[in-house]
Amino acid sequence: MLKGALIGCGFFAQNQMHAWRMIDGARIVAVCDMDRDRRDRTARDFGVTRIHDDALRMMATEELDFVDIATTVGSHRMLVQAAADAGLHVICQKPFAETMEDARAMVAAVQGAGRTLMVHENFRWQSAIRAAIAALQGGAIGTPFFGRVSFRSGFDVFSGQPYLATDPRFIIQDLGIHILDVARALFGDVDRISASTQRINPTIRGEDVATMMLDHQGGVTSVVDCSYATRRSPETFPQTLLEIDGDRGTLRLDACYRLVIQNAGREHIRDVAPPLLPWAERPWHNIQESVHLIQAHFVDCLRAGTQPETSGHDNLKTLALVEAAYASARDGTRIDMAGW
Ligand code: NAD
Ligand code: 89V
Repeated sequence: MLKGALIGCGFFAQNQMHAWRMIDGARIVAVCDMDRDRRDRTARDFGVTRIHDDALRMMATEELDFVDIATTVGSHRMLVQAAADAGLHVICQKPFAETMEDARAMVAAVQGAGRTLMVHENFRWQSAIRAAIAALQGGAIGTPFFGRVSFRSGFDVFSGQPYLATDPRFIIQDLGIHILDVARALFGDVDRISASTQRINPTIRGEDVATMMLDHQGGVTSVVDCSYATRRSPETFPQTLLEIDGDRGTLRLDACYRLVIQNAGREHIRDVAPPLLPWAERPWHNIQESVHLIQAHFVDCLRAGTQPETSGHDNLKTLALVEAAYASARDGTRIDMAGW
């Protein structure tokens, strides 16, 4: 049984704790937060008896195999470095780092310690996205040449995550990072990106709309469009919708998890809705299911000694797209990813 500790007992960590309880090969034996109410409530709700207010002391004194870092991005470098120094495996929430320099240093630190580092980049683990990836890889529409990966919503994310309204960067750093990663999972790595951003909601600090165009190495051109300023019915939060053209057909992931594949004059429609786990609640159940799948993958990789699909090293490419998108939107340029 692998023993883990949770660092950060906030809004999203509750999902991670529920998911850990579903995974046979791992157990969270200690929790840590600087906020007493949060750490005590999380410990009580999940039956954890070892409770800490200092992550470094916890890593030095508890018998652990891994840490699950569920704090916001500002503390990630310090915590990942400390985990590497303590010889622990790490799963760390997105956004992985504030800068590429930090991200590279974190990857090097854990690699140098001979441990495994995975970024909790869970959107590509959603079952509807997995179904689309499998259909593409199975040749359902031939060779893809165009893709639209789209997340448009008017859902109030600020009441659960108030920092999203006050951080200087919003939609690309918080949500676009997932959607760019889904584009990579579908179409492969990226040669060039261009982006434009808008702020529609005047009460927040960062951008809440981003439209990005990507040239993928395999020949696909994709449009990755994200908005938290879209008032529409049905509200699709937190679904990622897809439209993909291939040389033999088309694939669409429509609202309400409806996967439509057309090829040679025939149409196949599948319901790829995620299961509603016993602890999950709509509309978050799609994200919540993916938390279980990604954490189970982390444990499988630790047991097998293999690299996670969304390893720290892999995530450098998603993070580079985020940085390049901001640079493109700021300067009005198209960015060649070769130098990133
Ligand atoms: P939050 O502010 O609600 O919780 C973070 C907690 O970490 C707080 O309780 C804070 O006191 C604690 N903390 C911060 N630094 C600490 C330290 N050094 N030691 C101990 N505790 C510390 O934030 P949140 O909304 O839960 O988001 C956390 C992370 O999860 C963010 O990076 C966010 O982007 C990410 N997130 C991911 C998803 C997803 O689907 N993958 C969804 C929501 C949020
Ligand atoms: O998944 C996330 O990272 C969340 C949300 C869906 C609200 O953008 O922050």
